[in-house]
Amino acid sequence: MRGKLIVFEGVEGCGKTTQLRRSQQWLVDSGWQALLQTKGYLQHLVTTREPGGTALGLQVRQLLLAQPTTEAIESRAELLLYAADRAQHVDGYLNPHLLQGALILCDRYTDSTIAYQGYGRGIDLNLIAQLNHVATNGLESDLTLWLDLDAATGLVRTQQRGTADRIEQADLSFHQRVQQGFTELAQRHPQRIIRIDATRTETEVAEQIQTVLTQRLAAWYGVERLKAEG
Ligand code: Z5A
Repeated sequence: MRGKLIVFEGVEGCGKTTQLRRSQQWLVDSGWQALLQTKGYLQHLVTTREPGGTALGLQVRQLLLAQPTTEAIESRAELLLYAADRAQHVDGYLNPHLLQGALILCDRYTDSTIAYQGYGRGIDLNLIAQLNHVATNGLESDLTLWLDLDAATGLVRTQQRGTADRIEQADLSFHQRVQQGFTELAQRHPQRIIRIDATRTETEVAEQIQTVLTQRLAAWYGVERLKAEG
């Protein structure tokens, strides 16, 4: 059985990385992973991220997030670097794992490009849609969890961490446009993108995500049938 791709999205500091790790642990602790593996529906559970989910992608990530020394990265060059990272990730990691029946938890995917390069940098959204299609070869997420947090609160959280990368250092209005992008995407794709209230405590956010995951896993794998089979 083909695997599933679950993506975590949102502005800086929304808690994606924290919640991705918690979800991975919950899938193990709750028995979902073992149940699906026993029944042969799931082969394995993996986590990954963009940019940087492959060896090539790690090098691209360093280029993208490093502080500029001699020249700033131009917006179209930035867009193409994210697309190159994604093409490598889709062909070299995501699709092979999906073909093997993996459940993949991925930190950021195509919606980040629309939100950051489209809404944030102002690059034409049709161009981004075309490029996303080239980079993914049509691979969409099965579920995207959008951690909805206002940009200012997210930036405070990341600043408390001490260091800021090139994109985190962009001004607040940039991050507010990004947040607007995620908001509009969620309105446009209510089936694929599920809003999570990321203003709550880590535990409360995790509980919201677990509720959504339980519903989706039940729908994808037919939980009633699983129970009936024992
Ligand atoms: N980017 C792009 O422009 N275009 C693209 O196509 C793609 C990406 C794919 C990748 O960085 C950068 O690339 C990113 C977008 C851009 N911009 N930047 N910079 P990344 O994904 O590696 O890192 P990030 O997006 O900046 O994530 P982050 O800063 O690590 O934040 P996060 O993953 O959302 O949050 P976190 O690490 O889980 O938590 C942040 C802090 O908040 C941490 O101290 C937590 O302990 C704390 N936290 C977490 N949850 C809570 C709650 N509920 N309450 C209070 N505090 C919390």
